[in-house]
Amino acid sequence: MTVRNDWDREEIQALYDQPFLDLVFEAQRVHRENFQANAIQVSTLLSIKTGRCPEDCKYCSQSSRYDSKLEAEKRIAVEKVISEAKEAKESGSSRFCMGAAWRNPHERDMPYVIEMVKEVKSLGMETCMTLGMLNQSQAERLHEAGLDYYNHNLDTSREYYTNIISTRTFDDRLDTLDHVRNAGMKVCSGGIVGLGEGKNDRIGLLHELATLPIHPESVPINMLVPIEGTPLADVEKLDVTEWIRTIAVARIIMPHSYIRLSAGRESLSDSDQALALMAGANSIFSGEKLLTTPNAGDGRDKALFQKLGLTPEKPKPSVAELSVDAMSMSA
Ligand code: SAM
Ligand code: DTB
Ligand code: SF4
Repeated sequence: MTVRNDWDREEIQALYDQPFLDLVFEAQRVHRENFQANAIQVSTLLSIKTGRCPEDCKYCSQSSRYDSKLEAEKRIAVEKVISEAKEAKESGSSRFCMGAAWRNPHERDMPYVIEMVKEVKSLGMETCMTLGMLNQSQAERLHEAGLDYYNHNLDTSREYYTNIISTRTFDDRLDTLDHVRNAGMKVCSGGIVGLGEGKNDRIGLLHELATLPIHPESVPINMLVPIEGTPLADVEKLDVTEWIRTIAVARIIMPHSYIRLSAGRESLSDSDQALALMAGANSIFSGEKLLTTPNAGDGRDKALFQKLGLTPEKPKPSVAELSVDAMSMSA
């Protein structure tokens, strides 16, 4: 299947507006052409620095502008990050994603995050970070340290964006994605639905992502987790079929990308999640917590995988495991 970067908005809208079952059927067809039907990629998230963020993203528990009652935490120790990563690997995660509530990493933070990337990578896990905006040199140094993916979301359409964030522009976000791509890392970029946006904004977000020069390898589609104290705390809940339509269209227009069910899964029934997987999603965040909010949890996910016959993609062996294997082969 050819991957297109020249989608126009009308084509995306026509896909989005199809009868729901036609859309889900088409998305599942595209999914099966490009991925193993019953495999799922599992990532685990860890907040390495929590709260007191200077940015004003209206959905976020970590912005210092809102009284979300979140307990802030300074940078956590690298040893703690490694032990959390080991635990995530043992419970079946293949990727470990480390997030910091920063506008961007300062130079003084770079040795800290670089050490962390090297250590997590040596466990045989794929590494991902989300630290805010990056300049070209920071992106290159993270890549050299072994960072596989960088997550930086476009969040919503260009037109709706200024209703949600005023402290960095949509173009700032595109610049960071350019730096990540130029440095040779894989891009993880998606957005949030349920911010009070219209259908045209969901289509606009999908259009921006699918017309990037190279599609993001990973596309998280978050559903707003309303946070008390933030300006979006009381926004009207979006019908779950709109989230599933967004996922299905993402699958069709970015056929080689992993589409991730991200924030918002905790409040969904197993059958809604199964429908989202049927619509072509093939990746999730596992674990009891996302960054600051509760997640579906390992127990519930394992039960869901079993019920649906899904197999998590395997983490790679660690450097230590490989050398034990090599020793036993030569013995
Ligand atoms: N501070 C970094 C940044 O914003 O670039 C990284 C972490 S930030 C929490 C990563 C993404 O999580 C946001 O871009 C947004 O899409 C998503 N997110 C944050 N809070 C959310 C919420 N309450 N509900 C759903 N998604 C959320
Ligand atoms: C993404 O798109 N979703 C994740 C990850 N990238 C970093 C974060 C979701 C955060 C949900 C709210 C919270 O737990 O604070
Ligand atoms: Fe800060 Fe990221 Fe939250 Fe925005 S989404 S307030 S940048 S932590």
